[in-house]
Amino acid sequence: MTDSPVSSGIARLATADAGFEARLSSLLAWEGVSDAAVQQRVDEIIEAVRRRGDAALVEASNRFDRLSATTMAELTLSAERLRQAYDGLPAAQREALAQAAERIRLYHERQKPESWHYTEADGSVLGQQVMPLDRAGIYVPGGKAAYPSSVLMNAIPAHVAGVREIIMVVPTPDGVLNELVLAAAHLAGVDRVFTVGGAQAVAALAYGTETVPRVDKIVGPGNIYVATAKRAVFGQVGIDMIAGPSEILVVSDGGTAPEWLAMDLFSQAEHDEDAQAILVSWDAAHLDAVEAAIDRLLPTLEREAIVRESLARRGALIECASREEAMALINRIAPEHLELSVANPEGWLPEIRHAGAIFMGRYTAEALGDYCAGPNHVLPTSGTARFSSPLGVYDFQKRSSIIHCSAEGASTLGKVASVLARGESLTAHARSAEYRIKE
Ligand code: HSO
Ligand code: ZN
Repeated sequence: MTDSPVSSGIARLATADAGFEARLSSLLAWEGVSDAAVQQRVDEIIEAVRRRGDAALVEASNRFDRLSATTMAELTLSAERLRQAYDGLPAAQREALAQAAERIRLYHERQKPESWHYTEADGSVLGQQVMPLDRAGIYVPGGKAAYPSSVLMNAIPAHVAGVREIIMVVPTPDGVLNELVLAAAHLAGVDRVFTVGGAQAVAALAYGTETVPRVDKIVGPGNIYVATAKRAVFGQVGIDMIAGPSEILVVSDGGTAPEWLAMDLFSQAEHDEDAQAILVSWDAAHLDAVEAAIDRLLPTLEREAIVRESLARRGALIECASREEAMALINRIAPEHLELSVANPEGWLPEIRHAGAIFMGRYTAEALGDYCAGPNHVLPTSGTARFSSPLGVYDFQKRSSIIHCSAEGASTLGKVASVLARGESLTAHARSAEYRIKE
């Protein structure tokens, strides 16, 4: 008997293969659509919370999370309770969480946009005033997807933006509280926590109940019910994005240890069976070595079953012909996370047009960015990096335009506006502008 490991079954592709583009397209395809049944259940829950407030929220929480609450007071945690959770953590966890929070805060401080204005020759002033949202709602999933790091990543930008009140909701299936999640909420500046989740929590944040205040924007990941509810309340409130499964694209020039690369791929694959991990290289022997490392290391993983499934469903090792082909693949895939495991990553940067976060060089494991490097780990997935950006301070602020005309400015602009208004047959507009024209 040999003890050669079971092959991972990860797809091996080459850009030179006939049908490569079709294979790639089907690997990348992801549709997070919910079916009509989910849609209908979510609509009913939202309607109930909207009409009956706390009573419906408590009922739904009891039903879905197997609780026996009678009032929302039992599903409310104070800022004091969050502090206790933080104080009660083992020292190593408390310090790691605090260090991560501090680094994330420092990074996001840099994002703060300034208000600005300029004065024209006639004394008119034009500008833009930046203001934080009044209230933000952070959705935190419960159960196995409850990540304290995501609490930091969602709440700290809101806090740095100057949001007046940050409300967090987190389901507690069977009444179990996650102390690390509460401790992270304390560090991130969360004001109040309600232990409710699902579509009912999204509805409560969107419309408000007797106990839960209505927020202006809801951010944070969630299951299909949460995503469907967020889509449904969009317009009533702002939302961040509807995130798909996590993805990583690693580009290697052959100079990084195969074990490091295998583990980097696993680090995303272990999130869930639909997560995507892809490695691209123009060095075929190196791809063989990484594949062997994958087979060797898989049995050592705690979450081996999830990783195997994810690699088999959506993973790939892609051989390309050149650095240029690798670059084209990056921009084609527009990955959530891009690891440039190459000698001179700076040289690549100017050509990378689409990627949520770019991890530069052999030492920058994506995992460091997930927890503590500083940048946000809430990133555009499924190719949406073509048009969207990481979660940041700017997602918790909005801008007002400022126009302050001098008498002279009003006269000059009045003439322009009058002509345009008459062209649109909007004569009250024209006359309003004309009153201010100096003879
Ligand atoms: N990679 C995930 C974030 C995360 N990783 C949280 C570990 N904990 C989504 O980008
Ligand atoms: Zn991760």
